[in-house]
Amino acid sequence: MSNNIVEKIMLSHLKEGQYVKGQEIGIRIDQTLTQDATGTMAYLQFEAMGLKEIKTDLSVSYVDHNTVQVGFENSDDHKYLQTVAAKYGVVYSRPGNGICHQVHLERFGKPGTTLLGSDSHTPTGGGIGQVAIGAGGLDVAVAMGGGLFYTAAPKVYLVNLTGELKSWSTAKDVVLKMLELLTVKGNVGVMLEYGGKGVKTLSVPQRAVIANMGAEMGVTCSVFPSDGVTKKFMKAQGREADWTELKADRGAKYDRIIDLDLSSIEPLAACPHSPGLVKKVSELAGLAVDQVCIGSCTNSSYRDMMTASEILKGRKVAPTVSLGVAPGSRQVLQMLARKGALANLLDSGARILESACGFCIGNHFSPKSGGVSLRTSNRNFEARSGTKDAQVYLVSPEVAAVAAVTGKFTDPRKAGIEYPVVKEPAAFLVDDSMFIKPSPELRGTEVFRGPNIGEPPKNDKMPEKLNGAVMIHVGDKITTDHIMPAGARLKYRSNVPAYAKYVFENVDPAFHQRCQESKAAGFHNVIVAGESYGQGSSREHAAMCPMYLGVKAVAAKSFERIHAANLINFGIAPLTFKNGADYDGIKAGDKLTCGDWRAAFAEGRPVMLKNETSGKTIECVCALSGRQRAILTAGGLLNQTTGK
Ligand code: MIC
Ligand code: SF4
Repeated sequence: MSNNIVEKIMLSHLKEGQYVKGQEIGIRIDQTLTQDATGTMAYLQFEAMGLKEIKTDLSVSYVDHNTVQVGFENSDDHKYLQTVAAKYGVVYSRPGNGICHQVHLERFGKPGTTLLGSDSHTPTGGGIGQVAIGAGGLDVAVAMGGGLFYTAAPKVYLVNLTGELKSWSTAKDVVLKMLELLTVKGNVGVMLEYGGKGVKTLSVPQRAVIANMGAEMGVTCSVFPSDGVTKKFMKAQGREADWTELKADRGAKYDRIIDLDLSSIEPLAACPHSPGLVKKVSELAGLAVDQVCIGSCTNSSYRDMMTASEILKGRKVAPTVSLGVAPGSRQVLQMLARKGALANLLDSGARILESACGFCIGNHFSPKSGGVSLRTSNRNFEARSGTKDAQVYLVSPEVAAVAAVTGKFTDPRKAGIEYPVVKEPAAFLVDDSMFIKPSPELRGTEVFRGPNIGEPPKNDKMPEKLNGAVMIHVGDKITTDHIMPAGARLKYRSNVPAYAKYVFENVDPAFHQRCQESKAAGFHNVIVAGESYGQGSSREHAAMCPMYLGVKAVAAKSFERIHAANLINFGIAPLTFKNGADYDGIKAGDKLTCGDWRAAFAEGRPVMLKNETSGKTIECVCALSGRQRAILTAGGLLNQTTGK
């Protein structure tokens, strides 16, 4: 039997279920990662489930999203994470050590293994041949405790790469091209496998850029083979012993094959406000730029930073532009410093930012009102930068650096700058001193809980009948940034009652108040949405905080994978309209009832909603596995596991 790479990894980790496309299976997780913004809740839930120690081969807790430490809240979170990691046997990566995905790729990623992370860009690990999947914190907590991760056996698309990238065309442009081809919706249940002769022309960090932004297409993960290039990278990281070869068998089958000639790729940009709105940089040439940000988990490797610094060397940042550079890891930053590249960046007028998520999540560096910002990150959703009307474009480090100098969108091929060829180093600078590794002595650590550390919120059991009230009616492609803003609100991630005040803050600031009143009046709150509800981040707060506000159901035309799983984990029913047109027939304020609400889920029947306001009956489907039905009717996974 010939297997593709995805099948090889999935089948070797299969512990429950039949490997039949679309059916739910349980897989063993070898490694987990968390980051601070989702991590505090993940560990609080780990503790609430009564788990005693880590059962994975490796679990790492990174602090990278919010490192600004304004006020006590953020620092309290960090101390909680450090002490809880020590107690349960988790590696702790201190603030300043870098962005989780970049650091994990450098120091821990292992071909052929599974990685589950409480961050939607965990699939970055696919660049080194891991099946690396993003999930909610609760799923990651379960996996840390040795529980299986449940997902549908995927469809696998092969992306057959041929040719080689030309100068000024980059891995970022490859993935933007993929986004143009596959779009940002409709790819739920798909894993991408990259193959073909073009693969060997891409370095591991380049592959990681491509795997990282698969998240924007909504695919579960993207996997590259593990070959000689991977071996070289791992050797340069001093980890050759972790390398294994991984390739598809001859005759392996795929659900779809996409051919992509790397030599046909040209510099591209994703335009406001979606990673899927792709245009050629040449079409945008001339547009004045206010801000440029180079970094994020997508494009912050040694090569990317060196390339940017070579472009900026001996040149000055245009006076109308503010340039921020955030190297992805301390390793990258240390190497830039040793090579003199940091000096070149400083000479050019770049502002050096901490090796952290920072600007990418709108935690600082928000553009001016209406400002044009060119960023090398992966998401340009409305308001994510912290400025609602900012115009954020996603580009390669090359395009970003050139624009920083010219002050406008510039086709880099026509800028009169020689293309800097930066080679992958034969040896990276390895210094693991910012990790705190678990040890028997540390197991006795007392967990620090400052006043910002709340309890994971509890839910009631699912009601028998639905007495629903529609709280909001939103359109297509509602992202988790719309539902649960991050940026300045990040400091409330460990405090659900405080954070819940900001649900839908930028869409409808009165949402929270309305939900509280409706809940107090005895209604079950309902959200109505269009296609691809819950795109983007894995933040389970986008389910947990609505749960706290009494939301019991989201009725939508379709859902994104991670968010749908999070809704179920927090006891909120993800209902899909059988007939999409019913979406138009419901308005905010309508009352929806269902007489056999709990029984319909328990027995796996369609859910018939009666719109008491219009008199219409609406049929919804909620295709769940038996396991998911049990979680939902218990009022969520935490209720189920703690027997509440
Ligand atoms: C993001 O890029 O949106 C984040 C911030 O990394 C999130 C996680 C979070 O909200 O904490 C993600 O991608 O999952
Ligand atoms: Fe951090 Fe941005 Fe990457 Fe999310 S997308 S992990 S916020 S750098």
